[in-house]
Amino acid sequence: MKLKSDFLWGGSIAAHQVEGAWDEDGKGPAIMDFVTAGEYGQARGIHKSIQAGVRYPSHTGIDFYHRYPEDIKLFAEMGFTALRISIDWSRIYPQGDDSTPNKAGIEFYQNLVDELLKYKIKPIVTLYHFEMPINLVRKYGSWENRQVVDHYLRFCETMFRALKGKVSYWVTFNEMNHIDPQSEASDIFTYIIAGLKYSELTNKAQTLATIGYHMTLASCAAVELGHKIDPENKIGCVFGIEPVYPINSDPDNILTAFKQMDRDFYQIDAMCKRKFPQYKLAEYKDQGIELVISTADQEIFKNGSIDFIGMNYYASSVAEYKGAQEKNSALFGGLQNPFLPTSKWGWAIDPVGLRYLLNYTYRKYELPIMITENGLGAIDQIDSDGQIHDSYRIDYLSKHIQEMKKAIEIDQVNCIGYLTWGPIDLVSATTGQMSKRYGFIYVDLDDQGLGTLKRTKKASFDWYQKVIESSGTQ
Ligand code: BGP
Repeated sequence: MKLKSDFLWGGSIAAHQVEGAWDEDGKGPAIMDFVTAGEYGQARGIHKSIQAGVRYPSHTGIDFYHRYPEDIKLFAEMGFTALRISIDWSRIYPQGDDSTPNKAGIEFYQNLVDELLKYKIKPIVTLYHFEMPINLVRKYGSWENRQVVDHYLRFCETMFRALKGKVSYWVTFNEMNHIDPQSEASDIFTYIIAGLKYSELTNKAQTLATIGYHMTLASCAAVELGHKIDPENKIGCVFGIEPVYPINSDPDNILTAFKQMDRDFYQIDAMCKRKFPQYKLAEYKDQGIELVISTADQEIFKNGSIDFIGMNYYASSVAEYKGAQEKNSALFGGLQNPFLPTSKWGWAIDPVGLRYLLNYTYRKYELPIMITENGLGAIDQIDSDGQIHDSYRIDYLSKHIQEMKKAIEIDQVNCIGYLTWGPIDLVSATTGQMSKRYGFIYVDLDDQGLGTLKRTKKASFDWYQKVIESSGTQ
């Protein structure tokens, strides 16, 4: 199989990490607007009111809200054929349960999409990338409450209609799989995905399982709705997946690695196999978690199967059996793989892992796969010549692209696109830092939120332009 001529090349961003303008044009406060720079990853502070003097990175972002024409022009110059954006729910329904949508919010995204189309860049639109109106957390208790699914669907319907005919690729959720009762990463992800403080949950396992279930159901219902509104829509869901390798060939470790990796797939199973997987229900039951699946819900799973799988890939991880009560410590760090280098944040750099994961996933579902995020977070230096020579980024991306091409050309995986994470520097989701940079375009902004916001092309800018021009040949 060759790379198709309509293969999508581009990048991926999220509203709360770039837009800023957190209270402009009628936008309501959202989960990420309450997360301060110092509190990232520590699951504190989500419920307190916004204080003066504390820095909230999403309040300014990189000011994409006002500067998007300049940024999109640069993406077009690199030859992008696709850009994944997200819609901030709180721009459309400021409180989440408002009776009518905010016109200015809709117009912003219509204009943004028009700007992309002007350059023939296909918008890939994520409907949930951690941007829930905070009112839905405070008043309803977030995704644990079934009513939130209905509010989400109303928001989806508004956007499917507002962008009908202009957007054909949609993503229902970003990385819902990181909400997991068995994960030690629950702290940070319960916080940014659902706006809840993990330490304060009285029945943690039950709550997280219910949240995961409601999000899965919401995704399936959104797919059905999006297909009804426009049968041309291609609707997928994005998962952040790490291949998990056993620490050695001890069968207990192999089984542990298999189970840890499989945790990232139960929701994909539900979305592709048209029913919530029985093995997950059995596992939950074993842990004292109860989920009741009504006949109406079963219908939703039947009708909401996705058109493609979005894959966010950064790193692989290693697992070891530690007894029956073991938790998954693999995500983002955990045990080191002696065969792999790591990024400054301890993420294992594993290009072959991408080929492995593409094969694993494609053979399981035979659905098109879009690589919706891939990239290296690094600290960039401006050299004396005023340039940023980010050869490490080029090295990381080029090795991943080569492995992706092998998966397509040799292994026959139907991969339809490659989007780098953060083609322009943006606020990091798990650290809140600006100094953890991913972009081809440098943004003058520091961890204190100070800077001119000036955009400068890095060395990787020209390199990625050539990659796209040569369809990945480099
Ligand atoms: C993914 C998220 C992105 C992005 C990326 C990199 O999990 O979908 O929003 O942030 O991770 O993570 P970080 O910014 O923490 O380096």
